[in-house]
Amino acid sequence: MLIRKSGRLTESDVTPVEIYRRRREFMKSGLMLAGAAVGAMLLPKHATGKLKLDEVTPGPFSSNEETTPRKDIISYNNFYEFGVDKSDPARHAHAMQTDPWSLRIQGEAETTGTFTLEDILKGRQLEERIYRMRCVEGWSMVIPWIGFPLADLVKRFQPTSKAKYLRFETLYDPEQMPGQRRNVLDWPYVEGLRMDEAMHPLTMLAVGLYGDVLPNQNGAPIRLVVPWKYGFKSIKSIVSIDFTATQPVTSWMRAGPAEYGFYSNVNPQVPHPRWSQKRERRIGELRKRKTLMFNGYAEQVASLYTGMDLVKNF
Ligand SMILES: Nc1nc2c(c(=O)[nH]1)N[C@H]1C(S)=C(S)[C@@H](COP(=O)(O)O)O[C@H]1N2
Ligand SMILES: [Mo]
Repeated sequence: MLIRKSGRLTESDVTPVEIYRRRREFMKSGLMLAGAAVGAMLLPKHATGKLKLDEVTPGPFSSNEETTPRKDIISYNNFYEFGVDKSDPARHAHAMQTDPWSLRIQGEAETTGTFTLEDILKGRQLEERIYRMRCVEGWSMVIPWIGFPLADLVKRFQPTSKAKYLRFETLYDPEQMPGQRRNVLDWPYVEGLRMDEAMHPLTMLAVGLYGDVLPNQNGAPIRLVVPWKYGFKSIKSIVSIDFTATQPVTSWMRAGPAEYGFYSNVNPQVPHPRWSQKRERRIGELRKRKTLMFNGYAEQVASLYTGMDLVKNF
């Protein structure tokens, strides 16, 4: 049996991947444990720090596909603030100070101001959700995130009727982020969502993965996760959320308007101007998979775009 006397596995007992496989076997066999027990079981012993991740419950929408090994999720990254190579973020992001951290909430909302991360997280039930992520460059992963619905945060700040979009910014600090000393993108990194996309129950703010706080290279201490869009929409290390009346111009739209549109929904029918989007390489697999419309989340999100030309609105 898996659960020890302490009711808790430590990292030396099993690898995270094994924990996840076994947890899924539990669930399949109908031996559903209480949420808290499942959460505790997932926690490796190094889950320390200010963030309290010890009451994580299994959330909705989780994929039952095999999760990508943790070592790949934390070593093969895009985080241009630390360099453009996939190995740069794991090498350089540890220098980023993530505590204390605060978020600026501004624009068209009843409540605005600067809030500490602790305040943003206070009283929130954290959930684990296993989501597919499809990068625009053609690879994909399956990642067990820990976080909460972005909709919960939006509701707290009460956007006004003028608020139609959300605009997010990443930290700008070339001292800590050496990649920002080069003009590969227009810094700070900016992303945006339409209000209904932000309120969609799939959209989450993540503060952890694989049972632990987010590693810096994955966007600590808080990042967006929008699983039906290309990975670049999921902005990391967020310091500002702005409720706006007009559609934000994102860093990628500015860098290449012909290549990156505002929506960036995963769509195998719309090629990137320089490559097809029909297939993807799941990290760890040899044979390519077919890319699915909305990254396989069509049932949940297709209705957000009824009547829209998704070739024009790429
Ligand atoms: N601030 C910031 N956020 C970012 C990026 C970035 O360069 N800077 N890269 C994006 C891209 S292209 C992808 S594919 C995902 C990668 O997330 P991961 O490294 O956690 O897998 O982060 C996205 N968020
Ligand atoms: Mo990406």
